[in-house]
Amino acid sequence: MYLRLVGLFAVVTAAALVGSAQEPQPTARPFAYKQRTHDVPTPGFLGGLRREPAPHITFDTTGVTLSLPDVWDVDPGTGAQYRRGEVLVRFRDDVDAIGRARTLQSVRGRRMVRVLPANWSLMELQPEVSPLQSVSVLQAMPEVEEASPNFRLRTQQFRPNDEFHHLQWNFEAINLPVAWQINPGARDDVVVAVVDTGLNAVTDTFVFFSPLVGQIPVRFAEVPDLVSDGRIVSPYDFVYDDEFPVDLDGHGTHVAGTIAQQTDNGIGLAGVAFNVKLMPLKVITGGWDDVFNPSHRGGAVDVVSAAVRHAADNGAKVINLSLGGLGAAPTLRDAISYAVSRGAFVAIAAGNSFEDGNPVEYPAAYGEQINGAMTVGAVNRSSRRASYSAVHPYVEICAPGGDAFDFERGITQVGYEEASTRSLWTFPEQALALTLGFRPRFDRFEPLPLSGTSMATPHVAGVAALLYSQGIRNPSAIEEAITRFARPIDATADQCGAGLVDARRALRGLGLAR
Ligand SMILES: [Ca+2]
Ligand SMILES: [Ca+2]
Repeated sequence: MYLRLVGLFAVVTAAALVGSAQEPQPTARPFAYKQRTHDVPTPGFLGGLRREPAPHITFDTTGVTLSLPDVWDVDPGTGAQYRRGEVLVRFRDDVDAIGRARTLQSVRGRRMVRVLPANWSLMELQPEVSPLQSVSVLQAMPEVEEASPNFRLRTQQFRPNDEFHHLQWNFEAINLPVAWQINPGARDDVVVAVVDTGLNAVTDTFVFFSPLVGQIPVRFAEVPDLVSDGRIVSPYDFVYDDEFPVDLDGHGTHVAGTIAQQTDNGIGLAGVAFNVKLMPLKVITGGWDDVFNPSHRGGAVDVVSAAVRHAADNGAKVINLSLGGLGAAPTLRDAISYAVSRGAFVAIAAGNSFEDGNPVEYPAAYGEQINGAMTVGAVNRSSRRASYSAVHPYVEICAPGGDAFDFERGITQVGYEEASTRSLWTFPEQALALTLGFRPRFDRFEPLPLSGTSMATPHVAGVAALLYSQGIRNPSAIEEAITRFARPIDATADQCGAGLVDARRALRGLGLAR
């Protein structure tokens, strides 16, 4: 499914270059360099928007072995890389060419590659000589002021190694990788409540007693790359009234992934505030919930309100509400105000119905009235308002929500494998499938691209967690920081409020302000 690019690197074997001890030699570069050719160029081509997917390309790498020039060694003590066969030496001011040659000889140096400013020289050693040992010898010599291996420096940008992180254009869009340099992934004492369709925090089979189809055993698994020991705080299922808010839809899992997917662990995807603890609170149902428990109260305002209060009362400092409806919900408004008064910042989805008449939705409409709760619209990959994203005066900020269910333009996080859950089937199809023997299972996951203001909202929740970890504890101060340091984009205030949330500007701006 994924195009794997196989980089082909020329293997370069530098010819042995032996020069005199005193004279720096120009560096010979037989292959590995870049040269302008002054060839006659053809003009650049600017095409339109391609509507067809790029052709799938595969490389047959059978029998291909690639090796890179082996030019770095590792200091086993520190893990630092240094250039193989090289040391940097600073001579004392009064050391002449003869003294330098003697120094070179005493550590079995091959030659002085280059004289550098401030009395430094780059020395090349015989291949079998260890730079670390040579440095010790050199430092003890009277001619030498200082010596060190030629260590390797890298950019300080945090680049997570998660396998599918390259799909997460949305994190670049909010300047998250740079923000991670200021605060990498928030503190693990910050609890973020995800009031949604649930999140599997246990690996187990649950039996549902369905009035439609009888007893149904259903397998669930702890979500890989997201749930781990000690990660989950005060989970609750407000639909089934127990402590196992298993997700029979996938929406809550995906939203939680944007906030807190385990990051830089080599697998899956990354999350905005990847160190936080999660409080999954199930209040919304998926289609399978409707089959298993047709009389459930999932989604009712009283249920959602109870969950928001539960979050605030159990220590959540950020609450994510990727949900909404058409009816005014003052009970929920009061619950959100209560949560803010208890020190929790609340992120609320603006709604996806712009193209369906752009109705006022709730609790989105309350975000504007509550300082410390923010209503979040969605932008696409071009940082323009996504076509579905609601346009109202109460939209306070935008974040990436994507505008297609593909890896290019959607928001990709961990989701269920559709073939296992069949969550896209409708109610009668799901019920019929059960009678024919199909059993949905919620223990198989894959990267899943989704779109919506539901996907935008957890970006703001995650940034709020980063700000909280920086010491901005007051929800209204978090709202102020997100608003003040939003990036202006080509959108009206009704479309995106203050603009596009910008993690780096918000975190750095606060640092400068202090
Ligand atoms: Ca990961
Ligand atoms: Ca607000």
